Amino acid sequence: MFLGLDSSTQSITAVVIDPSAGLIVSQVSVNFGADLPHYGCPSGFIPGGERGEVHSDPRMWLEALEMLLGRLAERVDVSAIRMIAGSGQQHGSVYLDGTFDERLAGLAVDVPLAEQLAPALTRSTAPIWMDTSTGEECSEITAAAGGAAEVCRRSGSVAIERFTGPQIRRFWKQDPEGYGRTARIHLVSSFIGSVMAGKSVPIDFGDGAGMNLMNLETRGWDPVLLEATAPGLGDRLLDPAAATEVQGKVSSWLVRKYGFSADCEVALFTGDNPASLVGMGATAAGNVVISLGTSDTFFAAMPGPKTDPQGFGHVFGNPAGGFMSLICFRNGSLAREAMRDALGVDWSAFEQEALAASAGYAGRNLMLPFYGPEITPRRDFDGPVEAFEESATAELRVRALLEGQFLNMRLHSRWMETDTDGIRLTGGASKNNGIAQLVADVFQAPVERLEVSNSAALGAALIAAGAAGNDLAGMQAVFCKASEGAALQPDRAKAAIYQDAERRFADLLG
Ligand code: ADP
Ligand code: XUL
Repeated sequence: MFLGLDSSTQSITAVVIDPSAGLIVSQVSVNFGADLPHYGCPSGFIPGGERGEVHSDPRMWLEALEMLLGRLAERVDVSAIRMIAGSGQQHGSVYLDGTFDERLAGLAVDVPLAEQLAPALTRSTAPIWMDTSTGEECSEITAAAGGAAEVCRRSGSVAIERFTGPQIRRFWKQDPEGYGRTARIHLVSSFIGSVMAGKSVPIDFGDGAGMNLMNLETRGWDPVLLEATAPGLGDRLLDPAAATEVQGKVSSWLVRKYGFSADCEVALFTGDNPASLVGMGATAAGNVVISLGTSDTFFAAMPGPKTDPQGFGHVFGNPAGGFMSLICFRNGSLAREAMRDALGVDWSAFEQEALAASAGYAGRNLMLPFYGPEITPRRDFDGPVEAFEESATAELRVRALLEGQFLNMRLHSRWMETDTDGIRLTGGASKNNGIAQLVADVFQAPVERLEVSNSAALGAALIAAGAAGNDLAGMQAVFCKASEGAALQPDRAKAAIYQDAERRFADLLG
C-alpha cells in the first residue's frame, strides 16, 4: 500500500491506495477549523491580518497531522504501507533554527508533536498563499534581478506577492535577528515531508517553482534571484529535487507511535496543484483541470515552459516530468461562502440557481466577484462590483457571482492556448452539479468529474507508488476514472452569450 498526504489550506487528508488491487483503501481528513478550534483559524488561517498579511499556525498543522495519523492507524494496517509522498498548499513557508533536524531525529511518542517542534520555529507563524503583503519586496526583487521579464524568464513567474521569495525578503527586513537564527526554510510540503522522514528533506521541482527562486532551466536555486531576495538564502535551502526521489526510511517516530514498518520509505512532497495534476490523470497534455478549492485554480500539463505575457499565470514543474501552467484565483470558495452566508442560503440554492440559468437570461447581469483581494487580476479589496440589468435578487446575485468567477477564469486563461476540449473538475465545490454545469457552459467544453474527490492526496499516493517502481500512466488509467454517467455537456445555445459576456466582463474590469 502507498500513502499520500495533502496538507491544504483548510484541512489535511490521507489517501491510501493498493495499486495491485486497483483499490483506494482509505481516505481520512482532519479539518483545521472544525477539529482544532483552539487555534482560532476557522478557515485555516489566522483571521484579521493587517496590510494584506495572511498567516497560519505551523503548530496547528502538526497537531492535525498527528490527529490524522491516529485516525488512519485505527482504520488501516499502516505496517503494510511501503512508501509515503505528499503535497501541501503552495508557497507557504516555515522558518526553523539549527535544532530542527535534531528534534526530528529524537521525537518522543508521548509528547505532542507541536510541543516538541515549536521551539525550533524562528518565526512563530507561517505566511501562506493568500498573503498579499509583499508588494514592496516584489518591486525590490524585480529591480535587483534586472526587471520583471528577467524574473519571469528565470523562475517562470514575475515576482508575485504570495510566492515564497518575496515573503522571505519581508521576514528578513522585518526581523533580521529572526532571519539570522533561521537555519532552514521549508515550504508547507517539505515541512510535513521532513516530519515524515525524520530529517529535513528537499523542496521538489513542482512546489519549488512557486518561490520566485528556482531557475526553470537548471532546476536549481537561481543565484541572481537568491541574491536579490535575502542574504545567505542559499545556505537555508536544500537543493531542489524530483518528487519521485526517495529520501530514505520513515521517521522512527512513525514506527514507534503508529506502527509503520521500519522499511517504509518516503518520497518528496510537492505542491497541491502539481499533485492534483497527477491525481486528475492530467500529467500528459490533453486535459485542462479546474480545481474549485479554497482558491480556484486552472492548470494543465505543457511540454515546454510558456509564460503569461500579463504576468498572472505561472509555470511549475510537472511531477511526471516537464512542466505545467497554472493560474490561481484567490476568490474561490471563500467568495462563494461569503455570498452564501450574506444571503443566508445553502449550497443547494447555488445548485438550483446555476442550473436554472436559461439561455436568454445567462450572462446579462455581470459581477466582479471579489470578496477579498484578488490576484488574477490584481485587485485590492473594494467589494464585489455589480453591473446588473435588472434589480438584484438573491438568485441573480448567486448566478452573477458564479458566472463572473468563470468568465474571469476564461479571460485569464487565454494565454495558455490550451485545448479546452475537455475539462476535469475537482475541489470541494466540484460536487455541486449546478456549478459543474455552469463551468461546462461558460467554457463551452464537456466537464468530467473523477470518482475520487481528494485529487491532491490521491496524486501524492500515486507519486509514492510511482517512486516505488509502479507505472504511473497505468495507475492513472485505473485510479483517475471519470465518475459513472457521461460528462456534462455544454449548452451550445450559450456559446455566443458567454463570448459576448467575456468581452463585457473585460470592459468592466477596465
Ligand atoms: P482546500 O483543499 O483548498 O482546503 P477543498 O477542495 O476541500 O479545499 O474545498 C473546500 C470548499 O468546498 C469549502 O470551503 C466549501 O466552500 C466548498 N464546498 C463544499 N461543498 C460544496 C457544495 N456542495 N457546493 C459548493 N461549494 C462546496
Ligand atoms: C497556487 C496557489 C493555491 C495554493 C492553495 O499558486 O496559490 O492554489 O496552492 O491551494
